[in-house]
Parts: sequence; structure tokens; C-alpha cells
Amino acid sequence: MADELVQRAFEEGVLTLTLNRPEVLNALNAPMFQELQQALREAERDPEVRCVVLTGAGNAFCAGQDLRELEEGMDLLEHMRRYVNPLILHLRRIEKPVLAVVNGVAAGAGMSLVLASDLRMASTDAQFLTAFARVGLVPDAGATYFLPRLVGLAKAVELWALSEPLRAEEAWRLGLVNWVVPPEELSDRAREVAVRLAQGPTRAYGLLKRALLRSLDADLSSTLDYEAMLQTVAFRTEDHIEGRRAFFEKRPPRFRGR
Ligand code: T3D
Repeated sequence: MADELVQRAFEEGVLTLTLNRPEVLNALNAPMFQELQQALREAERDPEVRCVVLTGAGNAFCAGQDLRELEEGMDLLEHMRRYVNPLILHLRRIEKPVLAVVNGVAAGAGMSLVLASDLRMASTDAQFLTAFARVGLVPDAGATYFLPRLVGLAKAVELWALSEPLRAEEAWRLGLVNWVVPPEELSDRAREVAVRLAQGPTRAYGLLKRALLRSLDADLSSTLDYEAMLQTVAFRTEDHIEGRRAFFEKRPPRFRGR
């Protein structure tokens, strides 16, 4: 277990995936990308998994692409198409909530993983660093899609061009993270939110992810059509029936993810 590049732990409907190369601040190499993808594939298929938490071992979340792995002359396009891009799509498309728990620095593609998650909780110790410009690269792994949508274009350009570290409190002020908590409270607070998500109407959450992803690129009229189509799916779920029944019985709903 200690040797795995991505550690897995499952409890109360929550699958926690921990990036595990603390000696290099959990920098991402090809096998790690593969393990993450595999873990998400399995999580997608497993009805017991109703929330995914992504975090880092040790003091860092993730320092981005392992710079030792990049060699002159390598087929970078193939690397991106095979390892990086499918992972980001997977994080967005998995029909279960993904909570990034940012326990330390998140740099480059590590920050992109945070951006691609659905919700973000950071420790007051955490820092965000776009890093790309520092090594003469452009933002990737979905960063140009997510960051301007979260913080606005002007701030995104500043964060990329100057690549100054962004502290957690400032990231919260900008709307980049949902919660900032002291480091000693991070795991408890993250578990609290993750378990609450895992007890939610999983099917409806999945449909919500679909709707949001599409709405970012669509006009109002097609968004209305798509929402209506998804609502007819949600309407037929057991969780919706339970939610309606619980409302009239004046009790909290017991969602089962079906
Ligand atoms: O394929 C693609 O996707 C191509 C595109 C890539 C997208 C990217 O992600 S580009 C950006 C890549 N990431 C970076 O440029 C960040 C590099 N790291 C840093 O700038 C610093 O490490 C941090 C600011 C994140 C943290 O600084 P600090 O002082 O806390 O730690 P450190 O001493 O720099 O790092 C500790 C160790 O981790 C160190 O190893 P050593 O000297 O003890 O043997 C360092 O080399 C290693 N490390 C940190 N980041 C990476 C790394 N090793 C490989 N790749 C890294 N990204």
C-alpha cells in the first residue's frame, strides 16, 4: 500500500485517492496518471462509491508534471493525449462529486487537477502556483478552460504570466476554493463534507455535472432543452421519489444513490 503511487481508502461511500510521491511533492509521472485514471474508472463503475476525494501525501497536494520525465525530443503531444487530457475529462465526467482537498502546494498540472474538481477545500497552509510560465510552458490540463471561468480573465492572465504563489485565503476570496480551514482541521472537515456528498442524491449530482459542463459552452435555449431532458431522468430516480416522500413526511431524506 505504501508503494502505490495513488493510495486508495474507502469509507462511508467516500473513496479517497491520495497522490503518493511525497519525496517530489507528488509530482505527476505517467504511471501515476495511469493509476489515477484506473481508480476513477473503477469508482465510476462501483455503486458503493458516491463521492471521490483527491488529496496529496505529506505536505504537498501536487507539484504538477514531473519535470524529470520531460525530455527533449519526447512526443509531448502523445503524452498529453494519452495521460493528461483523459484524466481531466474523467474528473469532469465521472457522475459523482469530486472534492479536492488541498493540503499544501498545488502547482502547474497539480493546480489544474484542483480546478477540474467539483469542489475544493484548502488548508490555510496551501498555496496555488500556476508555475507554467516559470518553466516556459503554457497552461494545460484544462487550466485555460477552468481558471478564467472561476476567477475571471484578468486575474487568470496575471496568475499565469507572473506566476506568483496564491495563498489559500486569497484563493478563497477569488472564488477558486470553497472552504479554507486550519491544517489540523482539514481531514475532519473534508470527511464531513465528503460524507454529506456521499449521502446525497448521487444520480442527480451526476446529472448536475453533465448540465453544468454543457451550460458553460451553450446558449440559453439549448441549455433549457438539455436541463429539461436531464430533469426527466432525475424525476425517475428512486432518490427523487424518496426526497419527495421525505418532504411530506417532514423528515430528512435517505438517499441511496439510485
Ligand atoms: O506533460 C505535461 O503535462 C507537460 C506540461 C506540464 C504541466 C506542468 O505541470 S508544468 C509545471 C510543473 N511544475 C513546476 O514547475 C513546479 C516545480 N516545483 C516548484 O516550483 C517547487 O518545488 C514548489 C514551489 C512547488 C515547492 O517548492 P519547495 O521549496 O517547497 O520544494 P522543493 O525543494 O522545490 O521540492 C522538493 C523536492 O521535490 C525537490 O527534490 P530534491 O531536490 O529534494 O531531490 C524537487 O526537485 C522535487 N520537485 C518539486 N516539483 C517537482 C519536483 N520534481 C519533479 N517535478 C516537479 N514538478
